[in-house]
Amino acid sequence: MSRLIVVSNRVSVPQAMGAAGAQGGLSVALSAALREHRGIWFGWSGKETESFTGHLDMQRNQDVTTATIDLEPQDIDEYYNGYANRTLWPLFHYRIDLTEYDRSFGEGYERVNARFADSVLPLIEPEDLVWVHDYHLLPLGAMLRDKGVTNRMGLFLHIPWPPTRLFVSLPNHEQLVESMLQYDLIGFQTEEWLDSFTHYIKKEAGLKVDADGLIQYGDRRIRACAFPIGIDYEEFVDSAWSDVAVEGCKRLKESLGHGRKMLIGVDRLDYSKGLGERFDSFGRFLTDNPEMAKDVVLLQIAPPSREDVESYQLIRHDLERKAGHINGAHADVAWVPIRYVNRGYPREELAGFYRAADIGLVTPLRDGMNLVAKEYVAAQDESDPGVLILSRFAGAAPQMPDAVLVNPHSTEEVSDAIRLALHMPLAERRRRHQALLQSVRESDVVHWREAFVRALEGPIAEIGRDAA
Ligand code: ADQ
Repeated sequence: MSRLIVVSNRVSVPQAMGAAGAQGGLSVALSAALREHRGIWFGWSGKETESFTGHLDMQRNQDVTTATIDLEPQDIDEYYNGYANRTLWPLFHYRIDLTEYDRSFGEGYERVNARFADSVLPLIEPEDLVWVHDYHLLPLGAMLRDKGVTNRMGLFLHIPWPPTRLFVSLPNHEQLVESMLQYDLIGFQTEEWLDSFTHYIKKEAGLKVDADGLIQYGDRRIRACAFPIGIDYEEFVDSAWSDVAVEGCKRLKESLGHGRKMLIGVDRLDYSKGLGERFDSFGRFLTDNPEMAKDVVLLQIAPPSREDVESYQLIRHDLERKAGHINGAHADVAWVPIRYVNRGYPREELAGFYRAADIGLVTPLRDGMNLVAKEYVAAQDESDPGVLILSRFAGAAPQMPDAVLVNPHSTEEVSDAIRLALHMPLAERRRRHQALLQSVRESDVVHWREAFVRALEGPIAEIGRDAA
């Protein structure tokens, strides 16, 4: 079996996994992939250094070697807070209104990708497969090719790929996509994001995509495919029935008071997750259903993220204001409708909280996949499961048609869905849950990793490599 060199912006040392706090979906998924694969995980340590040295901090934990570099403050500013999180993230989540185009961001992005390429190069052996992750590192493959790397290289994008008409607003979009065509395999979360990419390739780049889905770029053939990511199902179910989870579930249920139902939302505090719209919808539900209002509580867990970026500070203020407003309008002495908590929880405790909730409210405005929806399903008690309300605009939606699918922009629709879910008979809850559980179990992270690595090793990727 070939060794795997995984490259991502941040690296999580595997032993710390059990105590995951507000860990992003990417690191949760990769930890599971690396637990079984020999190889090296390379990326930024998350630490700052006064001036870049390229020093590699190598560690070995549970058969996984991690190698990290520190970055300069200017790198973090321009590459991470700048191009990645002020330019690409909003644009790829269709938020052109929040997208900032600043030449220094683009320069920082190029510089850091070049630093990644220089630093990871000595770690790559001839037979290794190189698997690069996400929007932080789109040009890395091309930079490695320039340094003579002929290995098979794949890219997996964890976030959506935007429609062509939005994407072309990015200065230098042509060069960015051209650099991506140095990978042999490009993976997307869903057919929808893949279609958007293929549309750009045909209509803007003027390239041919053959009947097998291979992009023809000069002598190269590049495979672009959808590989929907999943959760580590076995691990999550174990967590969900651990003592910590059972205790967390019990404690939360007791805190609600007799007969009261709970809705749960768990998200990084990010504008793509639709938290403001979710609060508005819940407020609408309370107003439209006064007879039920005092019997429900929304628990929203949202640890802050990317706090150096202004749009994240603004959304935080906006949500505090909304929660305060709704609570002020509806609460009474013994009941507050929204419990809004800005911190992360260990996975086991979180799994218990999911099970305590009668409704999982997962309503992103746009999301590459969304693992919270899958975790909510996996944590339920099969004999008395809760109902998943899921945004149509989450990448998970096509795989989860038995959720109550909603348009998160419509407060009426979400409010109606909450009412429907609260009244849903047990038999229907069970039927929907069984169907969802089957999809979460079958499309888990192991399946995802194997499918991607198989495609990267397979004959299609070979065509790309031979032509490189
Ligand atoms: P994220 O945008 O981070 O990931 P998501 O897929 O929902 O979104 O993953 C979030 C993860 O963080 C989940 O595993 C969740 O349990 C955990 N988490 C969130 N809040 C937490 C809290 N308060 N305490 C503890 N854990 C918490 C990106 C893309 C997604 C894509 C993933 C994986 O934006 O669309 O699904 O990568 O590819």
